[in-house]
Amino acid sequence: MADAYVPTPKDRFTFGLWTVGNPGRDPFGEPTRAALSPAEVVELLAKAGGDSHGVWGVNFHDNDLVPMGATPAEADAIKGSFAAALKKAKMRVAMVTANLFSDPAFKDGAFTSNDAEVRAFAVQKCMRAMDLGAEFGAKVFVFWGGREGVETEGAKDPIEAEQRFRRAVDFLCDYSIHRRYEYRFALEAKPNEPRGHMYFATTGHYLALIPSLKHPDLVGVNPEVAHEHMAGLNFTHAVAQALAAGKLFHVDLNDQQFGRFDQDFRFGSVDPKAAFFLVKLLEEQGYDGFRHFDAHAYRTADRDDVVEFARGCMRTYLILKDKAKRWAADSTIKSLLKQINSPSKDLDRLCETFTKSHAETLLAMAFDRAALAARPLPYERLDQRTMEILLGVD
Ligand code: GCO
Ligand code: MN
Ligand code: MN
Repeated sequence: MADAYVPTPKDRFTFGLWTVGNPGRDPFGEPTRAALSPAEVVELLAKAGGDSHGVWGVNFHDNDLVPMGATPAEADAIKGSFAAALKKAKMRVAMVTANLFSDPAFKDGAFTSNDAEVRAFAVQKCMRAMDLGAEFGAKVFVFWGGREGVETEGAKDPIEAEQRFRRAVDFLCDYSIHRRYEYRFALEAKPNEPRGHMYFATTGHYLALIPSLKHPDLVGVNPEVAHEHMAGLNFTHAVAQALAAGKLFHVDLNDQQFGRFDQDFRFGSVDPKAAFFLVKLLEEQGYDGFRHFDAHAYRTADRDDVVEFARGCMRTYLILKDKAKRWAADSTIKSLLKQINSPSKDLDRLCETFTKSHAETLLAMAFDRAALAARPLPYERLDQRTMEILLGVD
């Protein structure tokens, strides 16, 4: 039987240079894998994507591609071999971002630093990252404020920090317009790590910020599974709110135990049921953006196992997509969905638009609370059937 879970470019799967290229360093130990050049990362992803060229593209931070301090000649050589590897592998660049967290100059943040010179340097670095991404055709620019935050609250005025952040984003939107880059900017939230407390801790915080920006139409969000789970939140709900607002410009897929350090595990590997409802939402809503796996292999993995890791991210997504179709077509699920929904067009009409007469009708209505409370909601059956579909029981 042909394998039904083979990725193709239509799936819009992407990986970052820093994801499969992660050498396995952690705060307690040195790298366990050799560093890969950008061209080697492309080769590894081509292997994971297989004959169907299943990986659409590769994303990068400015310095994943061109290290800080590279001479113009060195930069040209790196860009040349990366471009050649992309062409050979039939891959493209979907998203670019700026590393505003590794260099010690950003020890107290970038856009929200207390030092005006650091803030200016951060904006300049983003402009250059935008120039670099545009050379490779990137159309999405992610802002992840790795150091935008505090350990001690006295360090920064949080309202001023928000204004600094807003001014930087406004400036960079104008720069993109000026250069005709056509970037869409995606803001990525995280509650903590590496800072003790990071500004804009959740996707919801960013959704609230966006309408106050100078170019709200250009700015959306890049929610990440791990980051909402670190905050103990339901990721699918965050994504749903972003989708409903037309703001899901990008998504970072990985997995994460609640209450742990940032783990960046293979997609679906911790909570496959949560991953299932996420994939179901993305697919049923027709999300047409990139599905970016911002994850890395276990520190124990060697290079072959990293390929398995990348394949696994895509394969699990496709398996869950198939499960979502089975779930929707399942006769037990269908009849349960009918049972748990009690629609009434008349009542919706009455409550959706305020008129004096609607208000009077509603005020005069008598509700039978006991009858309402007695209506069955067989959610145990619904969840068990969901589990059986996920576990492959027909
Ligand atoms: C993290 C973040 C990053 C960002 C990346 C792009 O927790 O380290 O998820 O991987 O997504 O820097 O901006
Ligand atoms: Mn992350
Ligand atoms: Mn991320």
